[in-house]
Amino acid sequence: MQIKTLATQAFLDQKPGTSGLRKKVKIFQQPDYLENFVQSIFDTLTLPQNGVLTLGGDGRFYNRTAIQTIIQMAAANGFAKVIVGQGGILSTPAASHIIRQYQTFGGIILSASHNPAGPDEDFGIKYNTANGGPAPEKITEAIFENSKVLQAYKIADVPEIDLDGLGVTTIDGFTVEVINPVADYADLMESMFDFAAIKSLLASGFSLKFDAMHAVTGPYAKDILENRLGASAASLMNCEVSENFGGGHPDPNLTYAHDLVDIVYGKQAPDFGAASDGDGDRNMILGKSFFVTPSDSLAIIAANAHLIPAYKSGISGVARSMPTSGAVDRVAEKMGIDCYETPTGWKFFGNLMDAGKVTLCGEESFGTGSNHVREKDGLWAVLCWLNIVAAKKQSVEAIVKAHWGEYGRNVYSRHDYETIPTADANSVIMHIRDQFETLVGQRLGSYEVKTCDDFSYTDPVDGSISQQQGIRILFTDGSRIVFRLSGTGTEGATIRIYLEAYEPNVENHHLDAQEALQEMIQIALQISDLKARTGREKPTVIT
Ligand code: G16
Repeated sequence: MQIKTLATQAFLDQKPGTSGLRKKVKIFQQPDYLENFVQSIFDTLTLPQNGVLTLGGDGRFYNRTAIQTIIQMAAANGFAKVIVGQGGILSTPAASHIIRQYQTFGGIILSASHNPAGPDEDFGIKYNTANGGPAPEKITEAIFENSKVLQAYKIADVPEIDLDGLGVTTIDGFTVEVINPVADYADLMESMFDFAAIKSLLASGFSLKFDAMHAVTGPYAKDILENRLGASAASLMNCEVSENFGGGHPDPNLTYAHDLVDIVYGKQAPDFGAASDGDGDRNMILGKSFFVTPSDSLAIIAANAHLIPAYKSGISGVARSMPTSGAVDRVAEKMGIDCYETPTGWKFFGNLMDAGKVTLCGEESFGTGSNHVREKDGLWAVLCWLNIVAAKKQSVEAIVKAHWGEYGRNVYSRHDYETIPTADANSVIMHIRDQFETLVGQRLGSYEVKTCDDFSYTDPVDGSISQQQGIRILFTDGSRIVFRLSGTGTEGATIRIYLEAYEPNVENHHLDAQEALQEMIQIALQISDLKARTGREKPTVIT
């Protein structure tokens, strides 16, 4: 095997965002662009001699090409072995599990998550550490610094690997093992949940519709829901992985998962609906004509975790990202366990889980998970809900309403304004920051501003500090508005407005969230001057 060291020009735009480097495919296809970033990852780490690397992606366009390149670079940089999913496929939670199960040095996951795929769409790459979780900020920042001064990369002349056949290829002592991408993960799920109870629920006529959105969870859903749990083939939709995700936008929310939403809100709706995203870490949970917000989903899973075999002896603590509603805080308080508030990004949960401080974590961005892996996990969340429904023998809506009855309801919504010119989005954020002092104490309609700040987080485990993680306008009654710029888009900027009002009164629990938050929505628009500064009349996506 010949190893070459090739001279390269550094790119200055390889800064990882909320979850790795995401760019248009055309940018990744520039000569040396992918190679430079991969070399920057390897240069940042102290690579062990004869280490093993986990590798896989969500199956989107450019996945297979990138995998061959990364295999060649792993060989040149001293790895002894690469474990890769068949067809180049590994869902993000499955990749996390493979890293942990086979104790590999870490993994490279190729995904731009829920962003559309295809030659003119998005691609992404991120590095996960040996605990299975996304690299923390200190590593992603070091990768970025390396990328700006990189002068050469190493690549070996490993012949193209057949990704479609299972098995081991060895070239001069370097090994590539193509594994079944589903089996280990499906076994893990079977070990955690009461499959017998879910199986009887499905056999008893309880109907289910799962939408894989033409993305990576298709094969996982077929094995787990159909083969192992006996769901009918008709209960699964869009389960063939396609390189452009069927031309869709695999983001499991009320806007982009409209095929499923139409079914669940239509005549002859199933009892349960769920969808997952491009790389299988996000989830949306629906009952018959009923949407469960991700924040409520986390709180309800926490409150009912004892019904799930994996958590029957209790959970150590919970964590949520700052913009996620405080519903889970109320559950934690009642259970007498700690609740941590972190910045947006799953990477912030890793330390808490490794230190045993939390078992369950969740984010408003349709991510929920636990310490079984170090990524959020879409199908895990679906199984949590099926397990809870099977144990409680109640509908999804009845479970949510009973929860609101006990804890009150954190009425919640997020409004996204996508593809805003970056300068306009920055001007909105600066404009809000400029009002921090004047807003405090002001009465805006029925709300009075208590404090405004930029959220900052000190990691309780390693003491690292992350600043400017979103602007919070906190009202005296506990309601709040949060403004943040997304860190995952690839075109312009996305302004996210998160709205939350606490409603203790069960009588008002029928209210539509948009209706209930109407006044707060107007206040957010007024404070941000968003319409005038961006020319946008309404949000692109409401969840
Ligand atoms: C990623 C991160 C999540 C984060 C989400 C939204 O999800 O893993 O932790 O909540 O992005 O981030 P932002 O608001 O910055 O766009 P995914 O599913 O895209 O990997």
